[in-house]
Amino acid sequence: MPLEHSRIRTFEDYQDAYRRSVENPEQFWADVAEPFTWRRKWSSVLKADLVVGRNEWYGGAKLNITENCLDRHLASRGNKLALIWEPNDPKTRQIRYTYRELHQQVCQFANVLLNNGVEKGDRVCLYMPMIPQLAIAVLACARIGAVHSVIFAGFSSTAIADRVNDAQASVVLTSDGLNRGPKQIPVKRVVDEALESCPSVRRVIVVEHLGWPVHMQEGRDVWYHEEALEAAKTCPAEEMDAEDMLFILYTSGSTGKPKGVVHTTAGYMVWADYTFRNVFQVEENDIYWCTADIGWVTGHSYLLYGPLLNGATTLMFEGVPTYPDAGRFWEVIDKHGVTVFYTAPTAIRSLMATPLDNVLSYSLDSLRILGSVGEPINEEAWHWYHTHVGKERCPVIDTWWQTETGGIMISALAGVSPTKPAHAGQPLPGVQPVLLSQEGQEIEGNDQEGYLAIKAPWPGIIRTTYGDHERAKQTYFGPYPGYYFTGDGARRDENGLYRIIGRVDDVINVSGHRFGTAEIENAINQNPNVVESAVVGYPHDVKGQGIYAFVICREGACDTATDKPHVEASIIETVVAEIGKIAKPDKIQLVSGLPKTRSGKIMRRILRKVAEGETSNIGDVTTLLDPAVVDEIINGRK
Ligand code: 6R9
Repeated sequence: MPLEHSRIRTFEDYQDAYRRSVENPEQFWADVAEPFTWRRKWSSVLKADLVVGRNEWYGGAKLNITENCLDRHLASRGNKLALIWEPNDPKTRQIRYTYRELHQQVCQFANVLLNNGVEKGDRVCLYMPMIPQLAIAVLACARIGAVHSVIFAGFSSTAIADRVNDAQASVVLTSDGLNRGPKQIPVKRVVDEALESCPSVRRVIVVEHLGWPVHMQEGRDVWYHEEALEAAKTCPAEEMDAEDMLFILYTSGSTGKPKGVVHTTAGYMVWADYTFRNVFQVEENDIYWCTADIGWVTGHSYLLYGPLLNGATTLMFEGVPTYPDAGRFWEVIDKHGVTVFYTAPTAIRSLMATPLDNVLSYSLDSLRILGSVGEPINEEAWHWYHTHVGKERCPVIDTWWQTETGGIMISALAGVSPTKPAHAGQPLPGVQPVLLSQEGQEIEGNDQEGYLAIKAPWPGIIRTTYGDHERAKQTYFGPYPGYYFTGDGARRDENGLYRIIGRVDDVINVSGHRFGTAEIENAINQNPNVVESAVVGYPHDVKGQGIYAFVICREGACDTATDKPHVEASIIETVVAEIGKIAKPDKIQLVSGLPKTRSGKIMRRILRKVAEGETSNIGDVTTLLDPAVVDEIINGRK
């Protein structure tokens, strides 16, 4: 993509683009889409329906996203670095692929998929470490029109099975094991356990990474490196419809079961490309590093698709910010000359808590832009990032968006529009945010707070939830018909800059990862000692929000003081088995009852106050069935 196309360079450009995107969205998005490689152009730019949640972009067009990520660049950027891979252990070998080499790798992987019977439209689940083959495999799926569904490699076997079964995947891609800091994890074993309850899977392709011996199930499992021996390095791209599914990515909502968010080909491509170029103000020689795992949407849009669509050099990191020491991020930046750096507030807060020398001993001269994503960035973290990492010379952009939005929605454009600590800023062209009252009235004017909703479709809008459109409709389009409902609360300051306050539904954001309270409760309730549970979030210094679980035990399960730690440990084990370590409760309080209304609804408001330590200000408890339970809960607070 020519980096100058539909490029915003000044604040006046931004205002002009924004105005055009609202006045005539179809013309605006047709212009933006013009220079891509299309096998056939669209017959209509947009068919919108924000009531049933059926929105179509570039209908009638034919394309393949990998031709736009790879083939298109070969003539002018064939020898430019596309992907730099930095391993977990800094002493081991880095890997670098030019656009030409990455193209070959993707084609070869695509042929392995084809040789293993994967067809257009098949769902392929990926449970893999952050190694180049994960990026390659994702693109290989897109190359042949298979739908990729990446499952973050920290989820448990039960969580894998839920996702594989929901997607009815026929093929799973995995590796022998993975490195995470000082630890090594036997990934294939987790997959094997999951697949015991996944009858749809007929093939598992295993990438060798640690060189560990693994069990290979005869007739089902094959090694990638053996399959690759017979696979050619060219592979024509499958022709896809604009609205053919590109990927499914599972994310938590306020109900128990994670939803498969569906993105389709053309609209997602245009949105990832346009937002990446303009938000990060990318230049030809940038070395761009997004620290997100490809298992999350940020890794999809801003480690992989956005950068490659723009012909940028993207860095992929296998490890963690604190290994071998808490200077690792900064070491990697200096080593590779990273110019644009995109990370999460939780990582910044965890590094802030370590001695300042960890960052001051690196030059960080190459940096020019810093980004943040995943959760609200508090002012302290914003200033630390701006001062010690950006040396007060790099704009810090706070990018608000969601799995469902496909790409960045509200953010400053680096160096172009104003930034303010803890504020995401202004909407991107094409994004029309509104604040709604609880009753659904638009709240006009500045210096106002409300529910954040979006008034018109943008190219990256969620298309459906896999296999169950009704769910998408109810979750996103049902609450306020005619609007996409975000689930976030926001404040518009006196200058019209948006500040995201946090979720207004029963979703907690732990280190930038979303969990439904119901999802964690369902997991806890699987424990044989448990009768009932209620989970709320509370402010946590590093994670943003921590998980606080109130649990009623089965009679006789924790009568003595020694039973309690045992039961608590077993509850944690259950959550780790059901979801994964990332959803482990930070605090568990065993209680004899929960504050319920006469109609049996748990009053989470009260539990939240207790978890936050605001017990002097608990509010009205007279509607409770048993108000005495509140005192017991307050007294037993952890
Ligand atoms: C990209 C991503 C989405 C939820 C979202 C909001 C929170 C994300 C934020 C932010 C404040 C930001 N969130 N970015 N809150 N400021 N810059 O994180 O997607 O995993 O789906 O999470 O994360 O609450 O609704 P996802």
